Amino acid sequence: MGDLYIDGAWVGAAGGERREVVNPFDASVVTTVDEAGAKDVDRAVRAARRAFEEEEWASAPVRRRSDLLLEVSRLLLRDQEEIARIETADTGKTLTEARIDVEDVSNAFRYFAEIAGKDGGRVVDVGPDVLSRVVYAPIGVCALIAPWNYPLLQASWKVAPALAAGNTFVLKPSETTPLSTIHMLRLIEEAGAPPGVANLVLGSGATVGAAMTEHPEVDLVSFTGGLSTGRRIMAAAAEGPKNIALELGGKNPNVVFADCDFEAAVDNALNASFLHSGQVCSAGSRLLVQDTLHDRFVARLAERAARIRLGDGTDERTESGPLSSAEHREKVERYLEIGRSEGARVVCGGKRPDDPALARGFFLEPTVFADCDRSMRIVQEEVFGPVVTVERFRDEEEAVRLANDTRYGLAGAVWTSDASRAQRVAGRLRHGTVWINDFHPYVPQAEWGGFGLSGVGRELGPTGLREYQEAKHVYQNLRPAVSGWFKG
Ligand code: TXE
Repeated sequence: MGDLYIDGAWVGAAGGERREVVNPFDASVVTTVDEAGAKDVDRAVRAARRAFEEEEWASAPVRRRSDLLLEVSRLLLRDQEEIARIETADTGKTLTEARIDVEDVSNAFRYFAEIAGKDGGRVVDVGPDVLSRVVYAPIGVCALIAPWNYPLLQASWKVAPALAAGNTFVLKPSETTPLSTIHMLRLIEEAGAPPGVANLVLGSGATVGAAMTEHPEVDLVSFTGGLSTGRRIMAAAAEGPKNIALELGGKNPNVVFADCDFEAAVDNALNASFLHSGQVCSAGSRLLVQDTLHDRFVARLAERAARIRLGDGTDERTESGPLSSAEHREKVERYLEIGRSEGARVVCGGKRPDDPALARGFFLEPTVFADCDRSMRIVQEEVFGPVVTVERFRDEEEAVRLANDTRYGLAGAVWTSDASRAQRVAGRLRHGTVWINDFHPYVPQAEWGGFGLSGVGRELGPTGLREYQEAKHVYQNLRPAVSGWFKG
């Protein structure tokens, strides 16, 4: 049995190639999986096209699709522990976090099951002789490309709405973290998806991902990942042109006013910066602290950051795991160098840990950079590691100006006990999600996505379903008659 799922069968790659999957905790090989090529992508896309045209899927009663999604939601919880362990081995994240991810994934399936078919469109009042309706139809074949930081979660935000809307899809997880996604496809199969509706290909972005985005039979590309890959994908999709949705990360400001709840703000700043070693698109990696609180805040943050227990994600005492790959750690280390050379002051961390037990894994110490300003690359570019930069501000006006001084715009937070100020600042932040006195929570009912370079389109919420639908106007003349437009 192969690892690619094409047209309802588990198959090997046409080229016979395989790829090693590495555990970032100790660089050990977890397993090997089939590595697809352009031929496999073509088969998968054609299967998805056939299923879209021929299977009674797009046209079946909505109930059938929501039942399938609900069943997947249930099966995910049945296999929660097994999937969480797979995700930890693949990504290095802690088991606690991986378990929560599986719950979130299950919730995403349930949410889209619940809203599928809820919105039957609208009737447009044109007059007594016309019945005019706007309805929502599936788009067709969707190419879904997911990243490695939240492999299953990010895939589910695409798979669940794509299915809910009646599309068929070809999904590619990151080549470094395919295992939980393979398991999810098994569950979709078990839940009874017809052959060709759900397809899985594994392999590199350059070959498999590019073949997906360029394939003429693909109608929509949805991608979560880095900015430069996003640009490439958008250019490839323009050739269609295809529908496109992009989530490209962020450089997210966490704005702390002096009147905040101090311990709560420090604690959440820690979480914002170092959860999953900072490999979170909405990580609060840009901390802005009001002048009068700055020194005390930074001291406490650094004191706590230095105490974060790094280790094996399967060890319940571990608070943070490694970075996801050797290459990614090297990228983050280059940013540590850049930060130093730009004049940022390392308050804690800034290097690999000394603990010999961690020597084989891709670890970096949680790092706090103080004395930062917005001219620095370390402040403007997404580092995607356990690194937070701290800037000062004087007043509300300056806080807003700094927080919006980024070309990204995915998420931001404001900490204050002044409710009016909280709302004023939230209203002015140019970010897709704004938290007040919190950081990181999201719910499947609310849209997720970014302003500016953070992307195009939204995931989750009703808009997250719309991304996978075409609006269609059905206009019926109830009194057909000769129009008389042409006289001859
Ligand atoms: O991701 P890529 P990379 C950011 C983060 C990180 C940087 C680079 O800053 O350091 O991106 O990470 C597939 N056509 N984020 O290079 O390349 C690839 O196989 C089609 C933010 O590892 O974006 C994988 O499945 N697909 C982020 C997916 O794209 C291609 C999460 C993501 O990989 C492709 C991850 C191509 N030409 C990284 N090239 C977030 N928004 O949360 C690659 N891929």
